[in-house]
Amino acid sequence: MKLDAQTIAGLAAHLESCELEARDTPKITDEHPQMDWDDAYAIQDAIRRRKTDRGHRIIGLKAGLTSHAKMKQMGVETPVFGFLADNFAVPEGGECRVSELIHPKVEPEIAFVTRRALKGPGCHIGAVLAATDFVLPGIEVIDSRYRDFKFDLKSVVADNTSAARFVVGGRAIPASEVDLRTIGIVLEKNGEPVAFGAGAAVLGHPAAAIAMLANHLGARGEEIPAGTLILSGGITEAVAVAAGDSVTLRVQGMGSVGLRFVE
Ligand code: OOG
Ligand code: MG
Repeated sequence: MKLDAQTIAGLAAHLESCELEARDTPKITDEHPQMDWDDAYAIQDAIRRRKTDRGHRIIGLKAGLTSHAKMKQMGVETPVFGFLADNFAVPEGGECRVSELIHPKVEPEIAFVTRRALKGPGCHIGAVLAATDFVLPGIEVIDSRYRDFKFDLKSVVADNTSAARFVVGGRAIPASEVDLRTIGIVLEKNGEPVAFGAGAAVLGHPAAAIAMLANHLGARGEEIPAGTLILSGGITEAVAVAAGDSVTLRVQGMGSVGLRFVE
């Protein structure tokens, strides 16, 4: 750790107020270039504690930057992990208020729900599939608090990996019923297909993203508990949205899920 406890608390307060007030900020590594990975996750953990202290529940986890399309779009090379709080959830077919966000983008993802806890090190795709209750389509709405979505990996980890809103729905199926590598997805905005892909875009197999998360947590003495919802990461580049847009994700064999963006 390179930052002291007071600086970490201050940066968490700053980033969370940017989130709550829909206000952007330059990336925090500009002022704190010495910040390391442990500092970045410590800032994210402090944001998480601010939320639970105010009575919010953490209802899931997420992996991000798990596809080459996303890594290329953001100019980075390693996956990152974050959390989902209860107020991030949008009901299936529901409304997402853009006035509460800075510059939202949508990502097509496969969501996992675990039946058993997953613990690293050594977690692999097989262990993830064995511990998965079901998989279902999910759309993540990301909203980096950093000006113009310009960040480096440590800054984005501290900012809870741009997590803002998400919706899951469609048809939930056992992971054994599909080949998650070859399932096709189509993301539609206002009825027009805007992005296409297949599950393998996420680290060769979306379950690999869940295994990486379990191994990341294992290194910190933590695990993925049973019954956790996890977003495995955008399959394609993220697509910008504005008030008036409606977005639908169709996943082969898993139906569709959607939401509408309102002022
Ligand atoms: C970071 C979050 C990326 C994903 O699915 O790749 C992410 C960002 O691009 O702002 O959630
Ligand atoms: Mg995502």
